[in-house]
Amino acid sequence: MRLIATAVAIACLTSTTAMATDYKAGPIEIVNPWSRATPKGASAAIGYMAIRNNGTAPDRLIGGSIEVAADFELHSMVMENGIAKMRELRDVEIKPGQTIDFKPGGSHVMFVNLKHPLIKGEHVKGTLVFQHAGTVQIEYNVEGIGAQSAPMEMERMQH
Ligand SMILES: [Cu+2]
Repeated sequence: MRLIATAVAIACLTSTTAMATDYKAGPIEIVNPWSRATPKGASAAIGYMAIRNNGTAPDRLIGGSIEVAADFELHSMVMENGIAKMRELRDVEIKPGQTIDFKPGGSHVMFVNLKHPLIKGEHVKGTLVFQHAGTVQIEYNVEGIGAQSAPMEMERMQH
């Protein structure tokens, strides 16, 4: 009986780790970065995650990089006349105790000038750069093409 219980416990641990990956850099915690598979010919992809500041001083996300694209941008989403438009952000402040959610329909990171399409199940390496916490290596899990899809036009970005 004891053996069985141990096996179950290990199985649970492994599946939790596989589902949500967290990264830490000092007081900054990056929770579950993910992206979406892209249709053929798409020039850009989107990345999402949550960023938590467990420290006592504010920090700022100031940039990053991604191995599958030439450029990495921080974007916000605003509604104008019922149309979702993306705006490039210079940086994103994360106050002490605050969690910033980059999620469908809201702020996100953008991989611009994709070198190849993203495929579901793939893991994409990149970095996030913080003013104080520095450069953090992360990996995005690529989900299916319709995963929590947001009403936005991906072909052309409007800045
Ligand atoms: Cu965008």
